[in-house]
Amino acid sequence: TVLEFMQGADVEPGTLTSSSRYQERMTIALLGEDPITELWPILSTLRDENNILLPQSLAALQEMLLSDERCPDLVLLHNTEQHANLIDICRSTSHLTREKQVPLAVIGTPISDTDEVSLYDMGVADYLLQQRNTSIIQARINILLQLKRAHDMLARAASIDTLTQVYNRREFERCFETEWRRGQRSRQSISVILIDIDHFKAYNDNLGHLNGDNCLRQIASSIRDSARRAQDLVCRFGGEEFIILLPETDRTGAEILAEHIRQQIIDLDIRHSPNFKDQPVTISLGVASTLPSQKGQSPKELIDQADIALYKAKKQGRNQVAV
Ligand code: GH3
Ligand code: MG
Ligand code: MG
Ligand code: MG
Repeated sequence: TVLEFMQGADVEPGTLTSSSRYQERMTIALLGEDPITELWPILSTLRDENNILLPQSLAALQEMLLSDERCPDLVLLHNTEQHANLIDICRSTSHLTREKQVPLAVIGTPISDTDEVSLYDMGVADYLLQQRNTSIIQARINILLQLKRAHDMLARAASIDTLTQVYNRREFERCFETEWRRGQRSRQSISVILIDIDHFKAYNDNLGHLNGDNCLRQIASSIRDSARRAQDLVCRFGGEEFIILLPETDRTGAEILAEHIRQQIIDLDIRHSPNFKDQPVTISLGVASTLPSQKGQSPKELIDQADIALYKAKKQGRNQVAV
């Protein structure tokens, strides 16, 4: 369980809350024995500008770090008397904070230089002495939060395709790996839909590249509107190809979505070049589905299958979904 500690709220131990209500505020997860009593001055200042979550155990903290929605922006470990324990707790936390790119800091009473260096070696960003002036502690925590903000902004910019504003191929590959591993654990299906615009070379040749770019944007935005679940990932895979990653989705579900997207693109009614008479711009879609937990399955093979299905859709006349 996680306790939410915020401005104006009654603190009720054991209350489960959601932090997603406060999007602009940063979220600090603080793990300690009795942090509310021990760290009252610093907590009461920090909560003006941040959400403070108090995981009730190391396991609860780790669960928060693993979740996408509840992952904090900073982890603070409160070091109580058992210093031997601290190194262990940091070790088991730091591999997760590093993976999720969340800064980790410790606040507590003085420790030996050797111990402090060990903590930094593990990736701890700062050791804050709790008896120091509250405004110094707060300033140092603010620096960590600012760095985290800058990191998130850069990471976001690096994951988006600038032309279409959907995710780029690098982000697809990163998420595909993560979702594949999640699928291996959960034994659920994973699906992909590979999408290619029909006769797009002719569109460009007849109407020009700028119109071509606009067409790409419209199609990307329509696909994104169709794949609405939070875990669905719409990406630009290459020139005029898109791919949708669908975790926890079986073949039937993916086919239904693919067919819906195909229809939505027709409904956009984007005028093609004159050679295409009254036919609007259309897309072809290849669907592939698998169980990552099953032996012999690989991410690469799933993409190959989608590619083969897409080729089939093209060969059978375009403007259709193939499996
Ligand atoms: P098919 O139905 O078989 O897919 O035919 P096609 O003409 O769409 O396929 P082809 O692969 O021959 O052409 C793809 C075209 O997509 C070629 C290229 O000019 C265009 N294209 C790729 N990336 C972009 C882009 O970023 N902007 C614009 N405007 N056009 C692009
Ligand atoms: Mg193509
Ligand atoms: Mg082609
Ligand atoms: Mg094409």
